[in-house]
Amino acid sequence: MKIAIMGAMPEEVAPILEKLGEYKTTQYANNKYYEATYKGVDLVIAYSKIGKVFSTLTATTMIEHFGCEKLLFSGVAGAISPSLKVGDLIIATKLSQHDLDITAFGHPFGYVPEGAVFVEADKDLISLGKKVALEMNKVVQEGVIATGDQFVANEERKNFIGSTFNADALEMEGASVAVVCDALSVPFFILRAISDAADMDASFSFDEFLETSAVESAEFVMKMVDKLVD
Ligand code: 4EH
Repeated sequence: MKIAIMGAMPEEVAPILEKLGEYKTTQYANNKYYEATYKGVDLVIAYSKIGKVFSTLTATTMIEHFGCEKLLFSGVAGAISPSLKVGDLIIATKLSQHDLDITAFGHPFGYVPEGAVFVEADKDLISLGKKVALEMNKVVQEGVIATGDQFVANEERKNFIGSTFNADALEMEGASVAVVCDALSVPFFILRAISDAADMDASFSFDEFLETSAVESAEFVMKMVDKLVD
């Protein structure tokens, strides 16, 4: 089995690479891909760069070029749900693009013809995630994640996204990765640790907690890999 582990920023994959120690670096499509064997399975690790376009390219490359059969995303997110605090983990049940807007033609936010407002994550990987949470004695919430090409740092936009998509957290890559994996029939799992509350203090909170929250998420995802291996 070959598993893709992706993040958007270097900080999001650094803790994973650290854990592996040895890996081979390949340059492809203006990005670096790190290949390793871990407990007998092949891993391909990469950070895509920020946003929906780069994450689409990276997810597609990991599947179509490197032949990954499952994809795990690890990273940080802004909280919408008041129950999510900095450092908390959220597993995406389904994802939507909050900035996809052809409502002028009577369509709902997040929808384009022949697409869908939400893409659901793989149920088996979510179950496995819940198992890992139990074993690690961690409270992990499940919820809706909304994705868009903007760093949200205001209450009004955050509330719009929360009420329109019933979203619990927001970020900039999950839904695009979901669209790719869904289209190519690759089971995927999106995990995020909260770095901020997408409010007026978001950029400061983000800078302060990016690293620690990224480690929280990465450690959890590596436990998932451990489970997938045995
Ligand atoms: O990859 C982008 C990063 C922020 S942009 C999306 N990631 C972090 C998740 C995230 C997020 N997304 C939208 C955490 N909080 C978010 C929020 N809104 N409030 C970035 C950050 N630092 C340097 C460069 N770009």
